[in-house]
Amino acid sequence: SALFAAISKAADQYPKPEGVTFSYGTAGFRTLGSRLPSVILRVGLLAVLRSQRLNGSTIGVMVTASHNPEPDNGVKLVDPAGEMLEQSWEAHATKLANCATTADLIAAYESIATALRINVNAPASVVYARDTRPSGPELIKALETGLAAYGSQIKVSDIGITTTPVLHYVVKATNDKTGLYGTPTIEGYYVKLATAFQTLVGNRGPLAPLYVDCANGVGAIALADFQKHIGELLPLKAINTDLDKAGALNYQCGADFVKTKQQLPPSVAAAGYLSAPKTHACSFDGDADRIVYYYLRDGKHFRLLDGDKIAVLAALFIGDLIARAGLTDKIKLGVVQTAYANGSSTKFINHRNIPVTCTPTGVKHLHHAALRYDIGVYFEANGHGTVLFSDEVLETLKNAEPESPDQKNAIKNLIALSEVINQAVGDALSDLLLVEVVLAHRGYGAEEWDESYEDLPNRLVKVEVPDRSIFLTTDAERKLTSPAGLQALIDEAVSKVELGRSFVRPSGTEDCVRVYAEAASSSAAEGLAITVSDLVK
Ligand code: NG1
Ligand code: ZN
Repeated sequence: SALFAAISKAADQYPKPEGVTFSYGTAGFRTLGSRLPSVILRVGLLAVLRSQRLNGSTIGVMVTASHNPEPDNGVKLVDPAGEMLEQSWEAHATKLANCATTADLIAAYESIATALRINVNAPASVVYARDTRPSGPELIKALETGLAAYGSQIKVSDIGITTTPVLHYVVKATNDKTGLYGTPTIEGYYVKLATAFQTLVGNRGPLAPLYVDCANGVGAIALADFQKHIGELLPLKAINTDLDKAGALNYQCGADFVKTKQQLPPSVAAAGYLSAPKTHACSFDGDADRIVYYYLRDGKHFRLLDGDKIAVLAALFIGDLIARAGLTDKIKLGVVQTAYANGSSTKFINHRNIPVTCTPTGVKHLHHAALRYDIGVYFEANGHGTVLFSDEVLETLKNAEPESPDQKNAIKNLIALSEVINQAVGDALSDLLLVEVVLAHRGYGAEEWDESYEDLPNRLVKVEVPDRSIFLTTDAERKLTSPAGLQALIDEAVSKVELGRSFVRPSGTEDCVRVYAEAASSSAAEGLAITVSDLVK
């Protein structure tokens, strides 16, 4: 057909590199940017099929490698409601990416279409964006070359350089036929967040200035643009905003650096921003979908306020609002974590009578579990997370008949929270606004927030093994079922350690096995991590 001839011509310009096998993993395809042009073109073709399968709903394509080093790049697809690509389609993506020749590619494309009963001539709609990586323009060119093969049959929209959560927002808003979610543009996103934030801050502003480490990535652009929408209500002091300096992206800065190294980015330390009393700061990752906070206790000691601390802050605040709104019986609030959540955080939330679910690693698992609550707070310890409000809860809030000004206020604030918090995906900017709102309402600084509970000392270790695929887990990755006998040995090691907890799982993004250990003391956590790592090797 004419369509397949056009697709072939486009694909011929971007042959698959030899000797590489691509895999659509937890975070889409991710590798050196220079290896990716053929993959990106093919992901564009799959986006068209996905859109056709879903009656022409808009599908998103995001070109980013998040917190990875600058030479890396990646691509992932966004489903119509703004969530990650449905898992069963990951195999189709992997299949297309690995076809050795254009002829193979066309055959694979046709077989997917046939198997899923997709009319390849139906209309489709695709929206795409990229982060600031130097390989981005070349990859976008490959994407556009593939999409151009369809001519006017499909609708294509380029929203340019922006954050991952903005693209998710635009996809969700585009597909929302009620038009209530927001205007489906980058500008629409800022307006929605700013309006809700102003409502929530009320007359508590202006808030204290906040230092934001942008990881020398696209968050710097979002922050500067957003500032224009809120003026001096919250002065955002952006640091690490160098988008032009080669190699600067995520280097010695950003959320991943701070969480992994448990220290200030050297740039933040050198500038001394945090020496002033009552100041705190936060770090975004390279595509601004993750955030962690920190401050210096007594002006000296680094204290991390990670995803677990954000989850606790948010859950308690929302729980209080539900109670004040008189809706405790009607709204079921819950928290979703992974096994990496610090044991102290889980215990603390349980003591407050808020249910906690543990899921396997990966945002899609957390997101899914959060949907089972009326209001589901989900965060990975590394700072990726959000709070989901069910449609029913939004209805309940909108129809509630408050019996006092205090109830009315609480209801208004809950509705505004559902608007300030990204309902599609973890979002550094939106989570930042959530945290600042809660701190303002509580009259807290970072120190008071930090006092909620004390993290158990912990270690996270990477262990290289010949074949990580032999490690199989159960119970939300907290127990191994294979290799046979290993879990019993881990259990025995853990039983000897006060407040000990340890688990082993294969990484979904790197070729290694991760060992996590926590215990009552730092040396005991270290010892347990070493013992379990030795068992794994
Ligand atoms: P893996 O490599 O599967 O452990 C890592 C993070 C996840 C998640 C994904 C996606 C840890 C221990 N793991 O997964 O939380 O963020 O990357 O980027 O932080
Ligand atoms: Zn990211």
